[in-house]
Amino acid sequence: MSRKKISIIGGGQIGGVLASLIASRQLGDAVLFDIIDDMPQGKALDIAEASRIDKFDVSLKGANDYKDIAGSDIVIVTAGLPRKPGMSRDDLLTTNAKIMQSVAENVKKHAPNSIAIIISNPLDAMVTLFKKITGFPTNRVLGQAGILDSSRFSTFIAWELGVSVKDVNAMVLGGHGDTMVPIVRYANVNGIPAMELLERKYNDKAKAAEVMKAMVDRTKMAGGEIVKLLKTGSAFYSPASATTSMVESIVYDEKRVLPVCAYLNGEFGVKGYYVGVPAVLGANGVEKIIEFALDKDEKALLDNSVKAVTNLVTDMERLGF
Ligand code: TXD
Repeated sequence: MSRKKISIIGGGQIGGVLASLIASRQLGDAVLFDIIDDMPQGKALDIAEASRIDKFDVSLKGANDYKDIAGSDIVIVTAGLPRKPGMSRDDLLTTNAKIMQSVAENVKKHAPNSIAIIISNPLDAMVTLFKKITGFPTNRVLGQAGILDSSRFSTFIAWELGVSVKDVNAMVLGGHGDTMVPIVRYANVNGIPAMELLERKYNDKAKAAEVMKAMVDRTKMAGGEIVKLLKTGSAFYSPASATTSMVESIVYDEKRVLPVCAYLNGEFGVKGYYVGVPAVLGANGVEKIIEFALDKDEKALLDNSVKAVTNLVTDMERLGF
């Protein structure tokens, strides 16, 4: 099997960590592209010089010319400004839509057969715009949000219950904004409902519900919590890890069921929008959306989140994108 070619557009904080993870896990040959002269070349060289130590054998290349992404199997887009304290993801809309427009045109031209994973915020709008400009089929355009949001939720549950995070499964659906929907009913520790474990811990249903609500709220605001601490940018280690797991599932055709921002064509009652849902990721990108029944409250929360996504897309269209 020849090695995959994986290009990362935007060699900033997330792009750099992603290139390092992709190389160290030998997922493919990586190209790190940025508009800043020499910076991606510097990062690529730095990562390559760790290859003897971490024992990986892939090529790494920094680029300022889109010609270098030609023939990519996977393109990951991180280009765009991150948030500063006090900003919402949606505040990035105009600036990042302009950037996404040029990125999408170039990916369409230079890597027309690639599977594209979009990371830039506001995520749901940026994926929509990329899809619109490239005209790529929907299985080949997806966004990263849910894996990270779910990992944040799982981490908080593990800390609260004092168990290994490896045994916690928790899922977050909907848009990648403050309306995202952590699904409490299915949060579990190795199959045991997390709610039941909380109720046993506190021996008090109301208290357990209160603790769970605090974790749900923290999950929704987790990106902002990090922005507030970092002050100059947003989370980058965990978004890069989340994206790497998507790349891995595609490269190895693992068919993992992961929450991703995918195009819905009637699933979950949504038609024509990108929303975070569980999907099977394999060699063909998004191979299947996994639908399941939501209860009344969950459905209402998801509808509310979808509304935020459709409003954002409408705003973007009004701006002329
Ligand atoms: O989970 C998620 N989806 C996210 C997304 C989690 C956290 C942050 N997320 C968003 O990713 C964030 O709000 C930003 O919109 C992107 C990238 O975040 P990062 O922290 O990596 O931002 P940086 O360090 O500023 O890097 C962005 C790079 C920077 O090097 C710019 O020079 C470059 O993007 N850039 C461009 N590259 C290519 N082409 C164009 N036009 C361009 N413009 C800027």
